Amino acid sequence: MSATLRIDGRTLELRAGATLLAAARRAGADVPTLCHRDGLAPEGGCRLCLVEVGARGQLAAACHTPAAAGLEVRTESLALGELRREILALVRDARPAGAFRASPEGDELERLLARYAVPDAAPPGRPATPAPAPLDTSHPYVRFQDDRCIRCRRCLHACEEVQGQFVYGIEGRGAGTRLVFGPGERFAESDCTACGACVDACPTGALSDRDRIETVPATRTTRSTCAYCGVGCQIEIETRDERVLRIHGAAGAAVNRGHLCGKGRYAHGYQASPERLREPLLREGEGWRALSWPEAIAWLARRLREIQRRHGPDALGAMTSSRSTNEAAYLLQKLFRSQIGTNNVDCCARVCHASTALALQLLTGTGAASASYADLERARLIVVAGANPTEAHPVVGARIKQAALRGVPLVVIDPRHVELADYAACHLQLRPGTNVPLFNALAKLLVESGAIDRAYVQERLEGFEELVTFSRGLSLEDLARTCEVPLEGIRTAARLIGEVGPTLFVSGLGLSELTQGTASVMALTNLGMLTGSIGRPGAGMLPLRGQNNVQGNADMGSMPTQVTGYQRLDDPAVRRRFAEIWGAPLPGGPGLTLPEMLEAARAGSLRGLWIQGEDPAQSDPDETRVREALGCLELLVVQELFLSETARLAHLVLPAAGALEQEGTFTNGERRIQAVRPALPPPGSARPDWEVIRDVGIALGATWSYASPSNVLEEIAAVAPSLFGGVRFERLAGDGLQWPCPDLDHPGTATVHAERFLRGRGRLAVVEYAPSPEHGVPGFPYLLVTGRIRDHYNVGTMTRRTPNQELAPEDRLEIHPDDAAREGVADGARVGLESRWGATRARARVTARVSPGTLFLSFHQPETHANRVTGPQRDPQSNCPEYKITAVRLHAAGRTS
Ligand SMILES: Nc1nc2c(c(=O)[nH]1)N[C@H]1C(S)=C(S)[C@@H](COP(=O)(O)OP(=O)(O)OC[C@H]3O[C@@H](n4cnc5c(=O)[nH]c(N)nc54)[C@H](O)[C@@H]3O)O[C@H]1N2
Ligand SMILES: Nc1nc2c(c(=O)[nH]1)N[C@H]1C(S)=C(S)[C@@H](COP(=O)(O)OP(=O)(O)OC[C@H]3O[C@@H](n4cnc5c(=O)[nH]c(N)nc54)[C@H](O)[C@@H]3O)O[C@H]1N2
Ligand SMILES: [Mo]
Repeated sequence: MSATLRIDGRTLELRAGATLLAAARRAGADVPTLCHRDGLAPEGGCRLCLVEVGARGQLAAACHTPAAAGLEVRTESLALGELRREILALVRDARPAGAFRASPEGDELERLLARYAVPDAAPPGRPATPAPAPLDTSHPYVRFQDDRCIRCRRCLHACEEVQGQFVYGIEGRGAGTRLVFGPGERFAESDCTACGACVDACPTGALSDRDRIETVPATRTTRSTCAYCGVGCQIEIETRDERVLRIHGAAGAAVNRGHLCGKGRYAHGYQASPERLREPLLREGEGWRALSWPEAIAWLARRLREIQRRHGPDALGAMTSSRSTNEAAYLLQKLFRSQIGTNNVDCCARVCHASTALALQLLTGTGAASASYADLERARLIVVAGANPTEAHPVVGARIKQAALRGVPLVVIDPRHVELADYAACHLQLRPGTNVPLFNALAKLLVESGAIDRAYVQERLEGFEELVTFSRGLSLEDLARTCEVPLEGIRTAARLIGEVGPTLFVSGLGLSELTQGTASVMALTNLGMLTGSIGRPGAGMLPLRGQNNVQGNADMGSMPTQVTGYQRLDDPAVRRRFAEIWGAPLPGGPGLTLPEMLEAARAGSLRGLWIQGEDPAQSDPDETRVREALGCLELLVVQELFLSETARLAHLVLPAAGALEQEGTFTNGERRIQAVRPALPPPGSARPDWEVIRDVGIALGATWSYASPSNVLEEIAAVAPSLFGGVRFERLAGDGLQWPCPDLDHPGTATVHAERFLRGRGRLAVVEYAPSPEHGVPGFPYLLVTGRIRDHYNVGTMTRRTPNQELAPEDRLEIHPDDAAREGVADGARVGLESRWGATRARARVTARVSPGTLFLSFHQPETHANRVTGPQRDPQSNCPEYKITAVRLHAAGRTS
């Protein structure tokens, strides 16, 4: 018989490691707590959770007393009620009079005051309020009201145990204690990342959302998926009178378990911006004329047909949006393939993780991640290569930090000292563009020390002998010299990997966006295979996909060489299925990739382009030439939320509903298809992307009868049954479905390649190093890396229209102190930056985050023109641009404020 205990007369089975509080909750007892919060470490400070144990009623704090066999526990009694009343009165009276009032609708503490009927009478001689200003509104999102702070330390625990940020401290003793924020006096100067975990944890409203000072109740709560990065956090959107009151993380969601980052939680103000597009706009001279939807759709259908008739179907092309839904992407590529007759469809996956997808596809059989975010908690070693998750995927970044704090070793491979490097057992600070020699050195060390999974290699892989022969010919000293990493560091990393075996490889654009992008990911995948990591829980390949729906956008077939579900255009069975379901043949040969479309526009062979939610005039490399190309088009249609840099160049602008306003699905970076649900109506006459495409299709003569996005999803399941056959909108409640999900009973797939690789055998690849054309360019001594910062998102159309603009008002050029001294550049000075492709200026931030010889610049503000400087170099295999390295020189442009 298993061990038991009794709580309030109920017999309960003992669970290992449980506290009395957990057991009491299981027994249905509502034990009050103040300093304790489920999911956070017990604090044991407030004593409110005291319960009576044993016949003599010995008092014990339930939150940290272990439940033991045979105990007899009482959670309510007259004496306990009296005790709790006294504790609550003391807590209340430690703060200025009137700070709290008993109320069943109030904050947690106020509800407890009401529940225990704590009398109002306050004792005389109340302690004085401590020194700091009672209300700190210096931070744009989170405010602090000292009057209401009871020093319970829940915020400390949430900050440390959820976000890993350590913003808070308690200073002073006795009545003089106060909550402090890191080194600064004011919130705005702290290290707060505005994740809001502390606000959720605070029992008194001392920490609160600044945009919710008046606590008007919401009239509706809508569960949906965050539309920023590829993590795909589940959100709950509270609205009232067609306004967003608050967004918070959906508790218990598989992806984020209630946690969000500052963008997901707070940066929603763009939705109600007066600059949102409200009606279709047609260019007339230098200005715009507003059109009705029927006019806009008829005009567009006519222009598409004219160009198609005059110049052939391949004179037209489309870029589908990675910010909009699967249904919108699917329909736009279908429109161009079935109604126009061209495969000229591509998306910004091209300028992002195209290299990752291609490399993984070639070596494993699918371009998607083999692992899931849940593997972060199971991993025994995490390698983070060319990714900066604490800024670009903060919810995942926080989980990696937590893993490191638990003692899981972390290897960081990045030319910059990114935040995770502070937590790393080993940081390999390589020269930009030298992943291949570094990974080859690691592979050689693993092979030569025998620290590989031989059985896995033999049973599941091919190409081992070739890799061994190739490795033998490499010199470790040469490889280390090329990547400018001390050989000892590489050996340390190899030893860590060798000792643990199956490893979780998290990767980012520092691998993909290089002329050796595909090669970099292949060389990393070799490590995943040699260690037997791929297909194992807690291990494998986890590239962090960029936008909310970049995975889905590619899945939908927005690629010139493959159709929905990565099916080959030249497979007769595929062609038959599409012809049957679409009622139109798939066009033949491959279409043009995104950079090829821009080249074709410049050459005059591409005449018309439909760009859905993408801003190449700011985000594509070699901006001057991109703008030239867009300027050559006789038809540029842009579907957008705002008049973006690209929309300004368009002939027709179609106003789109944003993620908070439309229905459909997004697919996150772990292949999870999740529901998007509208919480608000779009502004003006803006419409969801999918609906507009449907209507243009019909105007072109298609017999499309989709009444809702779920009808489109049913068709997606039918055209690509092996990946999506079992996906239906109704099945996506809760945590959605991870593809492959081939039939209606299938639960979805967390780990791919578990039994065998999708391509049969996994392939080890021989990867030769080739320096970048931007390496060693005479007269351009610095290597510029471009990338992102935490508070802005890509072209910034959304985050610039929120208080995030106060948090980060401009893009800064990061430069090492030694370089700054040599160039005469002071912190904050404006610096001229020039490459062989173009020039711009930016204000300097002098910081050792970059190593000497390397610079870093973000590209979020249009006036920065970061992409005037980046060039036309591309990975020849994936066509992905080399955003990560440009040879540049500096001009100290004098100091300004
Ligand atoms: N806050 C925020 N989050 C975002 C975005 C955003 O704009 N803002 N954008 C989203 C999108 S679209 C994407 S694709 C993801 C991107 O997410 P990440 O890939 O994490 O972002 P990046 O900052 O572009 O680059 C990652 C790192 O690569 C490093 N790196 C540069 N060159 C090399 C190299 O040769 N080798 C190695 N090993 N590393 C190198 C850089 O120093 C940088 O730290 O983020 C998504 N999330
Ligand atoms: N120098 C440099 N340049 C880079 C990079 C880099 O690292 N360095 N990274 C590259 C990468 S990885 C990427 S992915 C690209 C991203 O570049 P883009 O895709 O151009 O940028 P985003 O800001 O993600 O979004 C594009 C547009 O979508 C709109 N939008 C948002 N939601 C919707 C919607 O529901 N419907 C419609 N129709 N529109 C919507 C937004 O207003 C925005 O203008 O930038 C690339 N550019
Ligand atoms: Mo991206």
